[in-house]
Amino acid sequence: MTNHWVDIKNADVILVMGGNAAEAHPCGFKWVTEAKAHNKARLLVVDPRFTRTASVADYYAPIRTGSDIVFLGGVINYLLTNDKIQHEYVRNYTDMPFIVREDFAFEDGLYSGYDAEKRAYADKSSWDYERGDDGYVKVDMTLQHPRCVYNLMKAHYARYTPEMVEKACGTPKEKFLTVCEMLASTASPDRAGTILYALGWTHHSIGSQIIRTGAMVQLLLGNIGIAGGGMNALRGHSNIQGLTDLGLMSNLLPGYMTLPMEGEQDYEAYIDKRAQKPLRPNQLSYWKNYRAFYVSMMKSWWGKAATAENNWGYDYLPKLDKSYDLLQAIELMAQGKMNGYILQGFNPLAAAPNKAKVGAGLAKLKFLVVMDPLATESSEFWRNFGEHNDVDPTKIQTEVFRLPTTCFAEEQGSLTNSSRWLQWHWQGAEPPYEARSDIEIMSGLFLRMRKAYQAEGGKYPDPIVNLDWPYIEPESPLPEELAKEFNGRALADITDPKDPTKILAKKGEQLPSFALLRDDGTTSSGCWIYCGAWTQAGNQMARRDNADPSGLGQTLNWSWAWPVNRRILYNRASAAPDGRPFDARRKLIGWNGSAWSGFDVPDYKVDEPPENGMGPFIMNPEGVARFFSRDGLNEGPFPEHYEPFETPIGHNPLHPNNAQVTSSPVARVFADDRADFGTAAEFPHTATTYRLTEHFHYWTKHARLNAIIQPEQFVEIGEDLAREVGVVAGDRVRVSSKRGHIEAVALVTKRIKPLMIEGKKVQTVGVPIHWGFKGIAKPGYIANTLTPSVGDGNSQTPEFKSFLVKVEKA
Ligand SMILES: Nc1nc2c(c(=O)[nH]1)N[C@H]1C(S)=C(S)[C@@H](COP(=O)(O)OP(=O)(O)OC[C@H]3O[C@@H](n4cnc5c(=O)[nH]c(N)nc54)[C@H](O)[C@@H]3O)O[C@H]1N2
Ligand SMILES: Nc1nc2c(c(=O)[nH]1)N[C@H]1C(S)=C(S)[C@@H](COP(=O)(O)OP(=O)(O)OC[C@H]3O[C@@H](n4cnc5c(=O)[nH]c(N)nc54)[C@H](O)[C@@H]3O)O[C@H]1N2
Ligand SMILES: [Mo]
Repeated sequence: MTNHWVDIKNADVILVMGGNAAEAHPCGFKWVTEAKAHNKARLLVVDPRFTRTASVADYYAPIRTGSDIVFLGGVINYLLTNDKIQHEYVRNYTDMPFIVREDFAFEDGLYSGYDAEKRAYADKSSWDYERGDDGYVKVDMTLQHPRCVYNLMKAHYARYTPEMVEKACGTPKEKFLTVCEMLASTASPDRAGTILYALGWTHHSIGSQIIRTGAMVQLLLGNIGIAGGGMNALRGHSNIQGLTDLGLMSNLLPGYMTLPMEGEQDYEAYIDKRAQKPLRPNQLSYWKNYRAFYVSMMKSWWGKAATAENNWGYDYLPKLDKSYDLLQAIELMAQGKMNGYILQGFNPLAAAPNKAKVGAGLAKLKFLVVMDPLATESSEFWRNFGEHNDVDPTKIQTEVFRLPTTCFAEEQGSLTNSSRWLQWHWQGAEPPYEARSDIEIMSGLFLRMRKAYQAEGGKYPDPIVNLDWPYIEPESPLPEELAKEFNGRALADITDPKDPTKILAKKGEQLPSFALLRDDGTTSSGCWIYCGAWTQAGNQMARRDNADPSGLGQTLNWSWAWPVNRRILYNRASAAPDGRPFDARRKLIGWNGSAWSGFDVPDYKVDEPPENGMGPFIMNPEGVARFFSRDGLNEGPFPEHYEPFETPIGHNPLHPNNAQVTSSPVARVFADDRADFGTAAEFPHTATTYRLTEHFHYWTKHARLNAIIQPEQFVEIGEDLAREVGVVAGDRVRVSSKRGHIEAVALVTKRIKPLMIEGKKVQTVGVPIHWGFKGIAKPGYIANTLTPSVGDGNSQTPEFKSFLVKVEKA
């Protein structure tokens, strides 16, 4: 989230699109209710299904799965053509006046630089701004230049008309326009609108671009950086925010630093590429501090072994030849190129797409380690469960080791929620039987591996044998020790660069903020954005003072938020260029003549006078927010609609004559998966998968109460489709895709209606995801038997939300 849960109460308009907050985030959803009750907020829901969120909305509009870019591109077009934008904001705080290179082009669905063989934009050099003689980017503040971002963007989205929205999304034109009007009402500086989204946007082959299009809408409306605004990703597992913060994605390092690629053997070049210089005069470009964050992290990992001479251990870091995301891992297994796999709290046989491929891949491993409190489908993938898992164990070579772990309530530690708040929690129960914590198991594995490397050497033992392991009890580091480590400490006295006699932190002290991190090896910090969470004053994550002087829910003494306890990112943008808050009633910060102050930690240099013209988006080298993503996403600088890989209409309504761009030209597809895609001729119905309030993924089917209230797999189909296929409520149906079939109870509902797409009737089938063959709920099929193995071209997230099936009476 750019903002936070409580802040939702400050919104005037709330758009829930690509998520179902009332069911998947029922506690957080109370802030929507607060906004409605106390702020007369209007709630808009755009979803293929009439959900429980929709049931309390002021306005609901249906949409075909996977067509959100057409809808949101249509909103952009509406806002630009009807001049419903926050002018002062857009002109000063975005790249609209920036001039783009002359050789940048977009034609029939493709940007300049595409290489069809590689299925990638091999040459992105034209996706850039034009530079002046002074080296800075050229701008035209009058927005007249034909190649300024404003004019390019206007031309790009002119094709996204209300008629196109109706044709491609199936959303009736009047409904679409009503949503546009309600959103447009927040273009004025005294109105705020927020967008809440989740997996209904991410689970697509174009998911990242859908989210970017939403962010562009918010920028046009001046809704980023203000109370009651923002782009708010409602995250999934209770600590999934913490997972990405700490760099557990295969390409990440902690704090959103990135692992080097194979071609980046040179340390200085690695840093240079990431520590970008400002593109405009007087801008900050905060990532210029990358070196300090990197060096401090390496000191925290390798201690004395990380030195200036060895580039702080740069050679210890793996250099990636490719992304090692989930789809990649399964592909490598399926090809027999993976020996072993560790599942730590992960059940891919149930959770990953195309169960048949996952099962075949697991069967080719030599060993599989499962760290989990429960017996999962994945830990028993090798057993025959009849029609639900029809395998022959004698043909499976994989040796499976199960290491029972504790569950979160059986240990203490911190969880980072969607608001970026790190909240400390305390142990609530003793672990059962021989269960051990994840920390203890991982430490045990590490210490044994280190011993083996120490004894036997091996090809390159240095990264393992040199790892710093300073814990009181090496077999079981304490959560407190780890938390202090990711915060970081001074390894020497840290002085003020402006006044070397002034000591900011004494050697050995916990650091108060990443502003003190140094690139000379005198500081350590395991995760720079978490620096400030455990300071000399103690554990900031355990704070529980909910005093709120702002009345806006800015409880700065409740837990601790990254970065530096800032609650609303980009909050400098809540004030006009001259430093006065755009909306006095919702003041976050303002310029008081000598400093920025107010109800949040300024996302800005505290003593930077407004007249210096520093932009509010200090993490971008532009200093402003980007409509034109020059080095961002792989599909191109402006989001364009591409169809799901299994499309019910078979072509891209925006480019009907170019089959190359029917679906995303850069999505994650492996050659051998192409044969597993079905067509509408064979599989005429569009399916989407989702969760229910009554279950949490695949574990609550092990709990009796949950198993009683949602005992078995069902699928939701509309009355119209039910009539078409001759099914009544309660019948058993067979749902098949190119990958396999499941059987389920039919739930016939008014909540899903057929949509007319380019004159063709498209039926949506809803498939909840929660069942399988382990646990005490009724044994059943795994929903992911049906889903295709294809992913987003940036995040590689699978396309779980839009694929083709056929529904028949069983
Ligand atoms: N009770 C419960 N709560 C949970 C979870 C759980 O298992 N159980 N899981 C947690 C996790 S890990 C996550 S990631 C979150 C997920 O949170 P959500 O994303 O809110 O949950 P989903 O149910 O996957 O899907 C959301 C909605 O997207 C809609 N949708 C599908 N396709 C599209 C589309 O193309 N466009 C639009 N606009 N909408 C579409 C679906 O109809 C559905 O209503 O929930 C978390 N909360
Ligand atoms: N078709 C389809 N597929 C989907 C989705 C969808 O919407 N549609 N949603 C996707 C999403 S968003 C998600 S997040 C995934 C979820 O997929 P998973 O993360 O694989 O599912 P969970 O059942 O939440 O479980 C993980 C396991 O963690 C274990 N566990 C709990 N606490 C601990 C602990 O402290 N330590 C350890 N080691 N283990 C623990 C649980 O017992 C459980 O078996 O599914 C994805 N798959
Ligand atoms: Mo999730």
